[in-house]
Amino acid sequence: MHMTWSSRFPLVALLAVTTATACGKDSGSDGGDDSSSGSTGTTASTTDSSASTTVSTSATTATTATTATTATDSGTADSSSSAEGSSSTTDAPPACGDGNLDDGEICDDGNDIEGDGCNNDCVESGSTQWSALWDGPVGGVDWFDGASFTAQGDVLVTGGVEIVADAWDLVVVRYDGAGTLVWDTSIDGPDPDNAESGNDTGRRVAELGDGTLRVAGSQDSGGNRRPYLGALSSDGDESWAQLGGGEPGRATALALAGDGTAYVGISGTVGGRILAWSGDGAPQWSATIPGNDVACMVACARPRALLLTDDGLFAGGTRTPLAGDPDAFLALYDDAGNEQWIVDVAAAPTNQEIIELALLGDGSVLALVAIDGYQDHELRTFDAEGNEVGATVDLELGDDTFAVSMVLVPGDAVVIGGYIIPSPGTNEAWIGRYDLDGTERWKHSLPGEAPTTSTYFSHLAFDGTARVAAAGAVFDPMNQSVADAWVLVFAP
Ligand SMILES: [Ca+2]
Ligand SMILES: [Ca+2]
Ligand SMILES: [Ca+2]
Ligand SMILES: [Ca+2]
Repeated sequence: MHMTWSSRFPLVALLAVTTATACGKDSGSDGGDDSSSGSTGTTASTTDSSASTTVSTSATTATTATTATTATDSGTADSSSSAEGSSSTTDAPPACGDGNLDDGEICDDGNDIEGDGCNNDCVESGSTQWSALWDGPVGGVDWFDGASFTAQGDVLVTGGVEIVADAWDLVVVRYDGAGTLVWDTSIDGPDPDNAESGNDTGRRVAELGDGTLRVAGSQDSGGNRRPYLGALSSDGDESWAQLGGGEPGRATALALAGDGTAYVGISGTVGGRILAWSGDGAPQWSATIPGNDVACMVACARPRALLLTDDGLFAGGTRTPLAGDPDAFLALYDDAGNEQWIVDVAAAPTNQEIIELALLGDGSVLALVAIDGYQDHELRTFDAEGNEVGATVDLELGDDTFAVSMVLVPGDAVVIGGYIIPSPGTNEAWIGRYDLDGTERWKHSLPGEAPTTSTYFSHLAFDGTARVAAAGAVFDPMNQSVADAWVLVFAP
């Protein structure tokens, strides 16, 4: 069932992870439809050209938001009144963390341990704060592939919206902190929308310090898929757009610097790349990630995660060696795009990939690594020279359980999300919290939106304090024409 689905629905190419064995089959969630670009992109130039785009607003026709009900305080839990009654001092006012369930608190366990069931802000660990479905104007196959928080706590998501049958536009949606839709916008690329072309999709969206947004994705141009970077105002108006030249490819990752520089990871038909654009959209540099295998037709190298630190720009992903299956790689680039080093990680005779990177407090870099053909997962830590430091942590995520995204949260822990395949053709999204030593704090499936609905999981974002956003889509495997983008905000 799902193979038919994935042939026309690029995001569900994720399911191919379980069976892909070689680079040519493109084992990961990214670039699965790069093959549709063909091998006609022979231009060696990496000169970027301005994208001619049209923007239409208010693509949405139906949006639903569900807000978790706030527990009502019974008012009987606080029994702190002094029995003696002889004290001249008044009792401390009710507060989160005092061990008593007070007004406005879902729970209060009186400790300062996060993720143990009751978090330090008195909400239940792993509990849903709000969720929303988003449907496009024709009720087609729509999805979210990337999420982030703004400085003020709004949630940004980007993905694809089906405009005509089998042709998509890039969509960006902004929700406020309570899950109310603020605006949505769809962005069309240069090619006409039809079953052969005109596919434009967003992969990542993030806010700069000045409140403007950057969106990384892809647009079809001249029949080839091109990496797209767009600048949007805080209201969603596109102010400029750039398409990466060179070989066809699509954005897989985005990192923003304080000066507005945008670094975009590209999965292409020949090799992976990283492109850098200045804050005003001027091309800065392009770096190629060697794939090492001339016979590799699709996505020989794929930078799946980018992480900007004081040491430079880290890139992690997968690449195919001269012989054998893809290896996970980690690389470091300076601010001029010069590769400082590149190392293969967890080399073994099966597929490996770095799924996500995070900066630890001591300056080292934490990597979530899929190993054994995506059947198992590890946490590994690296210093700025690419040396592995500390112990490799084997994550016990469960059978047929795949990790897709990870965020670092306070309390020396990570939240990981992904999907489980309980039966062929069915996806069940899951989220969980793990200490850095691999101890599971909580893990659960996401609530289904309908009995026949399967859930596609794409990305996690952390707001820096107490909320995590998850993005994806829900679809009905029995009725492939029904799919809506989905976003959920929960407490870690
Ligand atoms: Ca309390
Ligand atoms: Ca606690
Ligand atoms: Ca389009
Ligand atoms: Ca839809």
